[in-house]
Amino acid sequence: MKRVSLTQYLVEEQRLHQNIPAELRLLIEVVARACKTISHAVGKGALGDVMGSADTENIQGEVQKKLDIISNEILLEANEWGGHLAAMASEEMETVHQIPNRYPRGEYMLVFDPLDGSSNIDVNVSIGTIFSVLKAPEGMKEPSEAAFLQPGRQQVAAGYAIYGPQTVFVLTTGHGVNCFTLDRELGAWVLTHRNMRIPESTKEYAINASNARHWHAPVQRYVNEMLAGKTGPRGKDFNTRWIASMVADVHRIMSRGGIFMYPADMRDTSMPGKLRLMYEANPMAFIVEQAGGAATDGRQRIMDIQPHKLHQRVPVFLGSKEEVELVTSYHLQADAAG
Ligand code: P6P
Repeated sequence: MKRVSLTQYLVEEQRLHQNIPAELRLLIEVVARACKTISHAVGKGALGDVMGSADTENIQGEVQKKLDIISNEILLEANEWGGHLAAMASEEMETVHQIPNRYPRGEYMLVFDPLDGSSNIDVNVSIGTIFSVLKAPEGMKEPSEAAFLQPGRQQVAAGYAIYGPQTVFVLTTGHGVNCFTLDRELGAWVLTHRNMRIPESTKEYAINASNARHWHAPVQRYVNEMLAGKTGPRGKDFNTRWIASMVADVHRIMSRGGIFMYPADMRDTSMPGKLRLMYEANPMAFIVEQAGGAATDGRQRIMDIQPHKLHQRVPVFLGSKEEVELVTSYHLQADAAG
């Protein structure tokens, strides 16, 4: 069967939908090329000087792994010179990264988690890169954090790469979701799964069950009903998976359905969950919705949330539409009961 490259796909998508002008195509190709470089660095493992901690902390107060910093640098350097970006932002950097004055600026803004799931690096479990593309506000002079604070529905593209048994690049530009697999011999991204779709129903859920005693009532109710299985209110048995690498859990759901949950809980009411809105929840919500799934914070569509801070966290429920709608309805019922 004729192989379709990422470039061919993007050119043909532009002909079909006129939604991938040259600058956006360059952006996506540059990010995909950077993900190849990250994949190569990740794949070295103990053979390269890439494992373990960097003995530094990021804005989240999390100890950075060497590969967190390496991946962030790869994405910054890959995207600075092209003239397609007005600015970048990253989980690993407190503030917005300005394009150096020696390069022209473009109309797009890129925000990313350069290496998500990095607690899995040292134990050789799949990890990945998540990115989101926004348009710079009209007439923006100096890129600022405020320029990034756009609801997820304004994303023009989003995607992730997984560095696992295969290296894959999953992308949406608003007309469905497509998956490319890295041909490591040629160093080429090859279209391997057109128009990914998430089944509306599922028997598989993903949540860190060690936090169960801290969950709010709607999550307790939803998970306990699944645990009750065939003889319980759901009338069927469920299975569970938790990789503790969002990209890997989401890709499983993109591939065979399921629901992924990282709820807020009673441990810290000031911290609404663990995942960040701008570079984890929003891009994954865009991808999941484009594949026929749903993504809420328990009460509203994630992509309708108006961001207030670049690194703000949000509860996440995403995946098979029926399940996301059910657990969301439990939150709304609890709110209505007061
Ligand atoms: P926990 C990885 O650190 C991450 O941000 C996501 O990729 C993952 O889903 C989650 O945290 C895992 O969290 O509390 O189970 O370690």
